[in-house]
Amino acid sequence: MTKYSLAVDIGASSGRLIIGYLNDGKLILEEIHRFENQIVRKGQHFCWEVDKLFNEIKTGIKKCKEKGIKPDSIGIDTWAVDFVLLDENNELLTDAVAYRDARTDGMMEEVFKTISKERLYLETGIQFQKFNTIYQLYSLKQTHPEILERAQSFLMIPEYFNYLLTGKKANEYTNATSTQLVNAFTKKWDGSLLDTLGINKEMFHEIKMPKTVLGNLKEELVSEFGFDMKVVLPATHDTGSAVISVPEVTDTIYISSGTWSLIGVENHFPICITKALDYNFTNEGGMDYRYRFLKNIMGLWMIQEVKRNYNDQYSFAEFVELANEAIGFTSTVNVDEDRFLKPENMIEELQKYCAETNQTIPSTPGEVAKCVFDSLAFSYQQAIGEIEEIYEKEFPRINVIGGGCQNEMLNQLIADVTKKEVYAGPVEATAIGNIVAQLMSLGEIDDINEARMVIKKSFEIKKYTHKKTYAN
Ligand code: LFR
Repeated sequence: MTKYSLAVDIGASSGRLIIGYLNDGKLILEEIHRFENQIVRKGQHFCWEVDKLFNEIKTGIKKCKEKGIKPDSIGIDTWAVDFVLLDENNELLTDAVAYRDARTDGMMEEVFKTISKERLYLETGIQFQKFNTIYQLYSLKQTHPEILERAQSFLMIPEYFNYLLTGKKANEYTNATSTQLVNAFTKKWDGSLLDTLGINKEMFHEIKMPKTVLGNLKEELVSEFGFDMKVVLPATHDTGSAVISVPEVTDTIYISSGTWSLIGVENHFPICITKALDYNFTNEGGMDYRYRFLKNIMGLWMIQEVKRNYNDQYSFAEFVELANEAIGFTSTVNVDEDRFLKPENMIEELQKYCAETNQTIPSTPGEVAKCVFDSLAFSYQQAIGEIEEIYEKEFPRINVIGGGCQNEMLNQLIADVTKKEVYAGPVEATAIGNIVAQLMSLGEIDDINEARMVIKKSFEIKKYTHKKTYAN
């Protein structure tokens, strides 16, 4: 009998529920529900609306039933690093503060006073991002130590939803590594690191691996939905799920393109050498203890914000068209700078940067969009150079996955700037990676190698080659 798996994939700007099943060796997807996501101001902080998101998950599950589909399993992935804390009655002690909130400003430097940057990197292999969970917890320790002391449960966002679905609390490996609190070699919470920082160790749960069945739905939800299903852990960090969908990883640099651009290589071991630290590459944990050696590049967040600042007057497709018309406009910015993480106004921030660096200031929507796309492409090129330096070899291929791979202009730009073959697809990489993890857990797919063969057969991958030379 056909087994149906339901992926809940929530990114920083939208979420979706997608059903997946195998038919004649191919993976078939059907989108069931889609909704918006955004951060909102609650008191002093920017937060995620977790209750609203959980209601969207429930709406999607109910829509499955209306369509006559009763999934055998459900798996949830979201962005990483963010969390909630629960008290002794399993009540929320904190809002789900968003990683772009300013509470971590200066916290990295505070942590380095207690633990050196080198030790942190050697032990965790994780890149230094001011919003990593470690700095969020450290900020909480400075402002509300009593909350941290009282906490009985540390749950990352997908884990909180899993708890609401099953009543079971567990941490999941791929997301746990993004906290910068997991030891890259023991693959467990780093107790000595937590002790050194004075962070309550008791609130962390056992780390479980992707493909684990967490449990079944709570009874009241079975009554509400009219059916039960298994709650399976996919790679709950969206990027972990996305990278499972890269059809061919050998000699390939992937770019998982969404709100962030995650650029890197799949590995079977962490690389914690000085050069990797200097270039700020991470070794995030993946399925079957593979590692994602990658770096975060600011990504489509920049154009999402530009779109918002133009009051949503133009669609993403229109920005691409307008950028195409802005031939000859060449100003670029360093997208890596913190100033682009959450500026008051992205357009003005881009303009200020160009003025400060004596470049032509982008003034039309087309120029602003071209500035963003060109800057991203050059930033990819730089990261690729760093990867090739660390690996001491050239990678002939780039595979762009995720929603951003639909941007044909950017794909061509990457091929032109890097002079490499660029493959684009699959678009729904994250949901696909989530679904295949569930299908592996259900015994429908043997392993990640078979999953990648199925993905290759099932989805269109477009190829772009170098056409025009760009100077940086
Ligand atoms: C992408 C992503 C990145 C992570 C960032 C913040 O959606 O999960 O991998 O660094 O969001 O959580």
